[in-house]
Amino acid sequence: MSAATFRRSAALRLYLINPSNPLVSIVRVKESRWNRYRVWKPLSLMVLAGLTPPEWEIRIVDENLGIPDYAAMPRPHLVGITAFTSQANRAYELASYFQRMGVPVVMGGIHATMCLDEVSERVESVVTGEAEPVWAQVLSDARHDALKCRYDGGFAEIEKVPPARHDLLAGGYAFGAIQTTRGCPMNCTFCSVPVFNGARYRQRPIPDVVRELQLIREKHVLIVDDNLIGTRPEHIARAKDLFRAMAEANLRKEWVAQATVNFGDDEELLTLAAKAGCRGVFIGFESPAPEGLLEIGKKLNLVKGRDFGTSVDRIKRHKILVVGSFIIGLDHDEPGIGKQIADVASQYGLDNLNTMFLTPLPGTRLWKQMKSEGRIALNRFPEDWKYYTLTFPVARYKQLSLDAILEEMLSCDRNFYSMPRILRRVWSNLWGRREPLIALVGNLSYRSNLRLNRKAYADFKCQHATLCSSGG
Ligand code: B12
Ligand code: SF4
Repeated sequence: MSAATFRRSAALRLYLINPSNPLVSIVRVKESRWNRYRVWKPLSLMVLAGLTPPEWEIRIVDENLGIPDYAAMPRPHLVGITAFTSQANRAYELASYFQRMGVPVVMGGIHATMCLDEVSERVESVVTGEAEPVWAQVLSDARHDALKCRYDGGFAEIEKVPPARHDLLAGGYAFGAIQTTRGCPMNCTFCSVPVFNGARYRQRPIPDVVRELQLIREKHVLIVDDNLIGTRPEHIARAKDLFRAMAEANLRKEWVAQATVNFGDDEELLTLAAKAGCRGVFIGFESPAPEGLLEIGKKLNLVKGRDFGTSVDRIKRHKILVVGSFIIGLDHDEPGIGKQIADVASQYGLDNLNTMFLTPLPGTRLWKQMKSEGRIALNRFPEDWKYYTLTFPVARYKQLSLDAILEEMLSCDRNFYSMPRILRRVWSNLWGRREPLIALVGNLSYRSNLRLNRKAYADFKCQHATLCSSGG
């Protein structure tokens, strides 16, 4: 499309698209109605929209809510696509569809940053890193038919991030979304965050966060920060100030967030969080064994004398639900690890358990290590990226064959989400007057995915056999 065409059009039409990946079970709303409560808004696109000047008419398409009939939609002047690694294949399909129409496509986000060469071959322009420093320039260049192949946003000055356009994706979601910090100093081997957002923990000004929360229509909000409370005393002090400001603003929001286990160390922090509306926290426990934690560099969980059960109990006493995350497939993991995780998670008193396969995501330390050891089993890229959802074992694991690791995962979920254990958890929530309904919905949502996972694993095994036998 030429610059002249751009100028002649009354409005500049921009589509921002979040591609679907049908292999991600939590977005399969039709197959499991409980998943409706776990579809989250693509905040990246709402942030981009917030950075877009008013002459652009923006439409955000979240394919997780259904794929629209693009042919019936007005032709856009520019398309922006976001993608995690697992969404890359669908992103490329979309890119080639719009390119066939002569519409320029810009891709950004974590996959574009980690796999720049691959993405550059498939779209006009790639934005690596955070978009804030460069997005206005991208749009201006697009208007003048002068898009560059690459823009690098690096790390944005987080004090200058404008509010996201929360008005653009109204309805269809159980939760709104907001971000208050970026970056993490912990450097766990499997995690993309330190590479993508940097090791410096950057914090948005508290008044900006409170103002943005006031723009969110949903009563329930996901705070997407990788660690809302941080790791150092000054981070915790800032979290306390944030919670105080949220309570004072009387936002009437209920929110969930991610934090490290030190969330349970500070009674004042917990009291303030609960007062500010915290109803649930997602904590990475990762491994039941110190050797496992050492292997992946999760140092914070190795603090001497830490009793995870006590930390979880302290959090739950503030009527905050605790979802714990573990990984299967560490070099230390032996047969039996699935049941061991389920038992440990029950002992800690977790309300929900989210167990993932150890996955070498591009750009991480784990990726480099597994690649050098020839342990990346599914390596026909880009096709195989669709399996990089953390819900498929894409690598070769030291002590667990493909069949064994799949069985461990099923055993973990079967044990933790057995009906007697679910009822025990719901009863304990009822007893502690802690949102028994949310606990029940959360547990049933995970349980309903057991059936889906069994089928997905059977399909995956067939695929795996074909891919690996043909040299993959
Ligand atoms: C919230 C979150 C989720 C939510 C919501 C996702 C959503 N719809 O947005 C849920 C729970 C659904 C989720 C699911 C998954 N997630 Co997730 N998630 C996150 C988290 C914590 C925050 C993402 C976020 O909203 N950030 C805030 C926005 C503003 O930042 P941003 O997305 O980076 O966008 C900026 C730039 O990237 C750039 N940008 C992004 N897109 C575009 C597009 C264009 C055109 C341009 C120009 C720029 C641009 O500009 C933005 C502003 O600076 C990140 C960790 C992280 N810090 O990134 C993990 C993370 C993105 N998730 C990850 C993974 C692996 C997954 C899953 C595959 C597995 C899982 N079970 O968790 C699924 C897959 C979902 C899917 N649909 O395919 C990995 C991705 C790694 C990778 N290489 O792909 C991350 C990095 C976590 C990690 N520890 O490694 N996730
Ligand atoms: S897993 Fe959590 S603590 Fe570890 S580097 Fe990633 S964000 Fe930081």
